[in-house]
Amino acid sequence: TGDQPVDADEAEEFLRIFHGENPDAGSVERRVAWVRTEIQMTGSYQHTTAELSFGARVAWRNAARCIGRLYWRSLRVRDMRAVRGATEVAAQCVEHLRLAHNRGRLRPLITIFAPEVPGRPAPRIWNEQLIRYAGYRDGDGTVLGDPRYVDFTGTVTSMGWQPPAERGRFDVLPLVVETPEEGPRLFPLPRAAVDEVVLTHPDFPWFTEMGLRWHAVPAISNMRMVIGGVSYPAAPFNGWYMGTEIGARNLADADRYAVLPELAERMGLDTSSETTLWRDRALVELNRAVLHSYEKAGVTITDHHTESQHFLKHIAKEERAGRVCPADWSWIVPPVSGGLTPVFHRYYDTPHLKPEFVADDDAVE
Ligand code: HEM
Ligand code: NRG
Repeated sequence: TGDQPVDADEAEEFLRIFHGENPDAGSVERRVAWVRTEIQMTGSYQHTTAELSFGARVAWRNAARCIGRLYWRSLRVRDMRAVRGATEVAAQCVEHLRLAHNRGRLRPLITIFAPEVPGRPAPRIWNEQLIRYAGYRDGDGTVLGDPRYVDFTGTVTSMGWQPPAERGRFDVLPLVVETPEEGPRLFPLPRAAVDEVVLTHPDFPWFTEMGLRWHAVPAISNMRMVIGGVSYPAAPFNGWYMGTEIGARNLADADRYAVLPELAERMGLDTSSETTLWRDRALVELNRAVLHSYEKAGVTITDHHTESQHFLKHIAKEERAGRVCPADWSWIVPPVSGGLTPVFHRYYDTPHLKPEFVADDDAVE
């Protein structure tokens, strides 16, 4: 991408959706003719502010893996297309975190940096999310921190990042912003931009001794947003966490923090046989701790039962609006208690709709 001119038919398809859903936006024929000419002359075209906001919201609406789409209309859009210097991109990512966090009342937000235009590559963010924890592999193969980011941690270290003097399990990684002019550059996140929730358990006072925590804001920063054929490689977005993302995956997966054996041990469970369901029992308590701690800290979070109901409501609303809602069963069904949630007991339409968020293969892991 980037060096190819924008596909004018894809542009037209988007403009027809935009005008179809926004009847007050003026003449679609005139806009289509203008954009076709602009593409012929420049290889691309500029979205209006209204097109950009609508496009980002619809990219979310079309995200088949996302269970949180009921509030797609409420996405706030920050238009940072004019920002090109690495330092300013990093500063705007920090500002994104501040606005998104909103003192614990998290706001769904997207910050959109410059698009890729023929002859003019755009800034890129290498991090998978704005906030992620380092992973350090020891001599004996064990990992301190998040094993998912061992390679990325090696990359930023070779670029000059200095881990804290005493390495920990939750060291926040620096941002890597790459621009055509400056190449990749490191930007440590200011402490104040990273709110974290220390995990406690409603019934187990000793739970704090496990030393677990997680960051408040999930902000995906390595997905390319494509609207009407125009590609925005740097467009970090966030909503808030569903508890299971932390409690049933990040802290529980065997190739992530893998805390269940220690938790089961501390709970005094019989781990000698799978049939005691010690894993399941520990998993439920871990998820209770996550929801309890975020609620106590006043940080927005949702549980998988509530979110599943919201999602079915969203599908019904979309159907009433005359649209199909693409959904990927294997991502929508929560990783715990699947069959207890209503999203488990049905199938979904799976068309691939645009605008969209695309996982970039060439993103640095
Ligand atoms: C994926 C929940 C907001 C776009 C997901 C997943 C969950 C989720 C549980 C699956 C993640 C996984 O299994 O790793 C939520 C909740 C939100 C929210 C509770 C609260 C408002 C948003 C927003 C956007 C978005 C604001 C974009 C504007 C996506 C996309 C994916 C996704 C593109 C797929 C990610 C991938 O392929 O790795 N969401 N989400 N979500 N969400 Fe949302
Ligand atoms: N599972 C990932 C985050 C993926 C997206 N989830 C959201 N997105 N809630 C994790 O960090 O655990 N969002 O935009 O709110």
